Amino acid sequence: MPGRFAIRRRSLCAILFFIFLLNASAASAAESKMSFEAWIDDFKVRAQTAGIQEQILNEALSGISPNMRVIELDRKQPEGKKTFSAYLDLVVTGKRIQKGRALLAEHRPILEKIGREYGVPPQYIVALWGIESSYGANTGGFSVVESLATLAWEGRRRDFFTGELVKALKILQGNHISLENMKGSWAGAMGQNQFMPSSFFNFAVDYNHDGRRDIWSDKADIFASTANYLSKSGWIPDERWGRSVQVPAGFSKTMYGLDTRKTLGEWSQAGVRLPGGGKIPVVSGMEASLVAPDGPGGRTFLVYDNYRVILKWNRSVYFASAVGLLADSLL
Ligand SMILES: [Ca+2]
Repeated sequence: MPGRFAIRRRSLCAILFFIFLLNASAASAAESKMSFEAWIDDFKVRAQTAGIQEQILNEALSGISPNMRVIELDRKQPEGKKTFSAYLDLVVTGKRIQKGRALLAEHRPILEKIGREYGVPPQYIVALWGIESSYGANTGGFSVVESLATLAWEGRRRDFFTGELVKALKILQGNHISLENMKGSWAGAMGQNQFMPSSFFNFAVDYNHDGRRDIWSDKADIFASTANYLSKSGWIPDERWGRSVQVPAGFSKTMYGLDTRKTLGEWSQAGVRLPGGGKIPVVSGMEASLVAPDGPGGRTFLVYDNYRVILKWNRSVYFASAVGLLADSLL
């Protein structure tokens, strides 16, 4: 029966090959798991040196494993080039404007109080809240500790994420939030204004004086923390972010970009006008740059120093322009 023997031999080969595959995948899983565990062990020593108590380390880090979804999302960055108008359609929607106006009215007393104390008008606080988390509706469902540990272990920006993880554990140690509720984006941005742990320590405020800087659920803490971020980053109280403008046909391309700064008088003289064609208001001494995120011919903004402050929050001109436009539309 040579035929039967051949079949048996083929089956045996297939089985052996299958066993080989199983072993190979088990080995590679064990290897990466080992290296994550080894990394966690190293990290624990480092975190203890930085003042994190053993109990916090054990509670937060025992049993965690790398979150592959986080790595996948990290490798996808930066997202494909979307035009600014497409981005704006997604970020500054009619619904978001409507909701923002309602929330601005609802929280007006506390927003105005905080606005006066920090020198940041309420509409900017609400605009950042709307864009960062849809006014708290979408703060990200990832465990901050797990995300940061995954990104630190994975290694593309190890030092940065290791530092952020130590700070996240300090936040837990300070009882600002429970481990269970410490949720955020896949990259570790936390709460309703999406602060990284380092921003939390630089800017978060316990406005209601309950001993916790609660940027996850306390409105006063959230608003004051946002205002404090802008204020400490150099917000100028009596100035706006910038404004939409139009430029004359054939306007020189060399005039665009944040590196070119001119006084408002110079821009006016160069033919920069309000969208309706009216003259731009000129405040002596104020300098501005011309930004067209989709290039000359697309939407164009004359941006002031406060625009550069928003860029410290997020370096994207798409983001900063959207925050400015949403803030304007809330009034
Ligand atoms: Ca508080």
